[in-house]
Amino acid sequence: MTSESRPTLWTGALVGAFWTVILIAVLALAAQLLGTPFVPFDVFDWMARVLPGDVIRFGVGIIVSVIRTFQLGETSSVAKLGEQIMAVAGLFLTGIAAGVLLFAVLRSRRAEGQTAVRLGLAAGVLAGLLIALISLGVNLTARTPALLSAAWIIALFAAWGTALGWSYSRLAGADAAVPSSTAEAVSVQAIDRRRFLVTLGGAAAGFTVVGAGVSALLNTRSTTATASAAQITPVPGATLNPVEDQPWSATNKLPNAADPLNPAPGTRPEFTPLADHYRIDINLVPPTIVEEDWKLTVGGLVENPLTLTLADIRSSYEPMHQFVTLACISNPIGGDLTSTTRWTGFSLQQLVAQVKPLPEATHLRIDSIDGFVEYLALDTIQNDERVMLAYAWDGLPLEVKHGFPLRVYIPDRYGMKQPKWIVSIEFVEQWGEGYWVRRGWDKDALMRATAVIDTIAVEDTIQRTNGTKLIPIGGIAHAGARGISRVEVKVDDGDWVEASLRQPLSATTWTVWRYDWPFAEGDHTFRVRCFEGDGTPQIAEHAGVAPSGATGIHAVQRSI
Ligand SMILES: Nc1nc2c(c(=O)[nH]1)N[C@H]1C(S)=C(S)[C@@H](COP(=O)(O)O)O[C@H]1N2
Ligand SMILES: [Mo]
Repeated sequence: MTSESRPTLWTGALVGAFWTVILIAVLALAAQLLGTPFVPFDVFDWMARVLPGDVIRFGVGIIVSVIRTFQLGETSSVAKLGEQIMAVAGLFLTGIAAGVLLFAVLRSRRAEGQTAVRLGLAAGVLAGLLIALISLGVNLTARTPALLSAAWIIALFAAWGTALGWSYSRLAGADAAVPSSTAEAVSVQAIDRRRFLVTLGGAAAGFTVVGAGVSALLNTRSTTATASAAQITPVPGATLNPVEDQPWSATNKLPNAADPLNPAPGTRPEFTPLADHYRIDINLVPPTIVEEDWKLTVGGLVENPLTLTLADIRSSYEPMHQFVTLACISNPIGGDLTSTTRWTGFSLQQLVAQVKPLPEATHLRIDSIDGFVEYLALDTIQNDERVMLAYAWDGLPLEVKHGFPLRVYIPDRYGMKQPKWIVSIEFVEQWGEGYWVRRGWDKDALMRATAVIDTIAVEDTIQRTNGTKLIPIGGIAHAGARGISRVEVKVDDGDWVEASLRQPLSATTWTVWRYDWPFAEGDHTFRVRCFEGDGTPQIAEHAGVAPSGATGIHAVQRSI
């Protein structure tokens, strides 16, 4: 066979693309039907864990600014979807590269027939081994036992490699049957090759359509199944039981319902509907914990180590409810990575009293099922009874993506200090670096004071009797657990003018503010700033989110 008649690298790319599409479709289907690992997500999550913190910060920064610049929607869910697409696209592109590489090797070795198939198989097994190791290492998407997951991945990749090798030999052998010297033979060969590639492409397309359809179908079913699995049946007759079968907010008034100040139209909801609460974590798919299999171990430097089930936790401790505004340290000024809901759990002071830490213990090391970890000072717990372990949001068991069955709440700290999906608490002698601290983020992660303009309600002008008009302007201000004493608005080069404040839902939630601005036509810049409970002004200098949270004055331009 002449070098010209060997399959080209372009053909390798095409063949790689086709077989990898089929591979992805089979992976997705099996993941849906049998719970085998979906390796593109595992590999992506593994990369997110091992890549240097700077690279991750840069990547996340780009994703967040693209979403905001093009207004693609609510940041955290769009980002997750984007990352999932990147993960699948990553495998697809790698598959194309693998096709090119394999064809290059086979070409240079003049491999034919069985040799090509065997080389393809070897490459597939190698890839499968590597990916199985990664997938088992992060273990985020599999619901199958480790051995089965590994066998499945290796077998599937072996088949994929074999298919690549076989395709090469099939394409290379297309001219074997006919005399190779005539022009006619060359065109017969070309037609045969084309037919093969078209068939393969058709198969890949078919697989994609069927795979996507079935997977979408199963997906809707399985999310509802997971949601209901996480629903805890209320304990009959237990009046203390704070977990209800409908959201608390559906049947209760907010504590500040009587406050006469109405938020300016367009201000974000003061109490975030559960479905709209932002979500940020290091997992493309949230880890699903089955309640029956879950236990919290509490140990280390304590007199009385404990193991608790969720039922123990919900029945043994005096429940506590708190309205909480959580924010991600990656939330830019004016961003939507912050939300407010009602958390239910119990004070960590109760647990500390029960386990009796030894004198050497200074910190709690809190570990999550996804490998996330944080340290919490014993002092912080002793000084603030609000530090709690939470198992319900808005009266319902925590949703899977928000940390079912248990997460911690630490007032005044960004979300990065507050593990979800907790599996163990260990009392230790020394502080240590948590997941994001190791990656260069602030070790205390105290929430920065921030004020945001949500709305300039030009459609809701207030007409005064003297003929002048007012435009309601409003938004939120938040300073962790330090409270907001004052919010001021400045239009263009005017003076800072004080806004009116609504009573916040609690000492740790954001404060809704409003300012009715005397209407003036033209292009305007609106700015807002806030002061903490003790009068400390917010930081006006601009700083990006890394490493300690964004600072700066939120400004909005509008022609009216
Ligand atoms: N186990 C675990 N806990 C975690 C994280 C995570 O990746 N894994 N992310 C943290 C971060 S950075 C934030 S901002 C909050 C977000 O909580 P939410 O998704 O429920 O809003 O969870 C925190 N807890
Ligand atoms: Mo975060």
